[in-house]
Amino acid sequence: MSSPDPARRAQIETLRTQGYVVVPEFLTPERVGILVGLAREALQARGAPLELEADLRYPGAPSSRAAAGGQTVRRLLDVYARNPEFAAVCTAPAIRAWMNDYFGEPVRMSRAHHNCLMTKHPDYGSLTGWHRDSRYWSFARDDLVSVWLALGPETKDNGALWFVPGSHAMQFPGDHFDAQKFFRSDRADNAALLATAQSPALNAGDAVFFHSNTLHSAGLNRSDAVKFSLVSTYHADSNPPQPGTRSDSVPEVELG
Ligand SMILES: O=C(O)CCC(=O)C(=O)O
Repeated sequence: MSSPDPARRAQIETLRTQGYVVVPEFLTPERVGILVGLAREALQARGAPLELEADLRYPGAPSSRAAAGGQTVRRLLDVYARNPEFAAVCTAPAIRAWMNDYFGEPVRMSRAHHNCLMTKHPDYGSLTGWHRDSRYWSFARDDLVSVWLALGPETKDNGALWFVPGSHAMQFPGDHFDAQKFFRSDRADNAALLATAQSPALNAGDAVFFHSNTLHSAGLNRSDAVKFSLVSTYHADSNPPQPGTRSDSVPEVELG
């Protein structure tokens, strides 16, 4: 395993203490331009597998597929299989090296769920309540890292992410979450913690690396443009998906 370069070491240290770290200019403007073009084409083509806002019914989403805006896409899933450019970005040597240093062993990328192009629409795009991504995952250990690549500016005004620093390392009794595993903001103790949340503004090409136990949320898109983000999740070889679960439903990509 290579020893981390100083910048990567500092980023990994920030992720370990804070639960997330912004890595500016992870993608070049040229690469962002190519990916945005492909993202627009993929959204227009609406190829399966995809997830609609109406299926999740988060706040702001249409109430059904038949309602106005009911066909609004939230996630184009399995982005790895959609286009070699997407595949190259989410398996890039820079990501593999980062994950090798973080996990200290060979790593794999999941193609279930968070291997997607997230689209957040001004109309009918929903907000996402406070949660840990471990709600989506079934692995031997809750120790995964996601990489969120902004393909355009992400701010509080167009639905950027919010994170609670240090929350990845906190323990919460089960009743701090609701039945859908959202962190209950109606509890005073939870609300006090959520008041410490931060929303880092991202520029096109910036990345956020975050732990699967970091509490985060995202707002509505109040701009007039669709927001595109590429999101992928990585884990150590020694932490496989549990057999028979959604996390195990698609072959993984071995990055080494
Ligand atoms: O962009 C959003 O609304 C939320 C994204 C997110 O946190 C998730 O999909 O887990």
